Amino acid sequence: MKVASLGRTAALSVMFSACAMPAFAQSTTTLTFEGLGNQETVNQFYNGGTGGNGSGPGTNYGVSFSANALALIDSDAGGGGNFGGEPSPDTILFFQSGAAATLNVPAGFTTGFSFYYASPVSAGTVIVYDGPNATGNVLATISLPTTPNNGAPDPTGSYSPFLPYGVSFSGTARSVDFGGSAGNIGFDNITLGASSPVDPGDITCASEGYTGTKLTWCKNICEKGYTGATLDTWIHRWINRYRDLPYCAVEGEEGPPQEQPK
Ligand SMILES: [Ca+2]
Ligand SMILES: [Ca+2]
Repeated sequence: MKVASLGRTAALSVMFSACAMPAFAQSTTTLTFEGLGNQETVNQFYNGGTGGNGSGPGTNYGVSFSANALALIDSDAGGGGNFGGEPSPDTILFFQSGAAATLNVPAGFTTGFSFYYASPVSAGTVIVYDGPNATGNVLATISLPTTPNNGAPDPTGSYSPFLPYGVSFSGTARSVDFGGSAGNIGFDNITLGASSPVDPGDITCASEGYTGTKLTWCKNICEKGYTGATLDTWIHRWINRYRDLPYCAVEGEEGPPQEQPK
């Protein structure tokens, strides 16, 4: 079956920028690529900087990407992406040149990682290195089987569904190639520090490891369904005490997710 490419080709301007390297927090970190533009280079978006077109900055995880790594927005959301069923709508990671989009974590990470991917045309390959920019020793090489196409409509997109995949390795990883056929494989929800895929719907205050007051306040913000002034009050209390945001409020600092009917 012929499957059109994942995204339309576009001329790209690529920009590198040097950044200080923050210590990478050794906890689970999920890259959703939300907040980047269509066909925008991810660049330093997760490294205290911005994407290639100036989006961001995103959360500073100490993670940067190779120059060919692009965000792609679902055509159903106004972008050029021919995909559906991504775990965090509407933006994914892909590449149109080279053999892989390379993720760099200079401070290193251990244990494993997980991600979702769609690759209905050809198999993919993920390679884990102990050096930066796909150098050093190979810690793991994983072949990704092709995925089904034309899954559940969302409402359109051949590159659907996205399937979860987990990788474990020994040692300290400093870069990962997310590879396959250029323009024919997409990735989303890359989660570092956990070898089992995390379903966004499974994240709760309890699963985040909060206890005591922090657990109660997290529930008030994320899980009680509060809105308006009540919600604002809890968010301000949280920020004043913890200087960050609970899981449901981190992405773009939006309000908590609406309760999904089960
Ligand atoms: Ca779609
Ligand atoms: Ca996403």
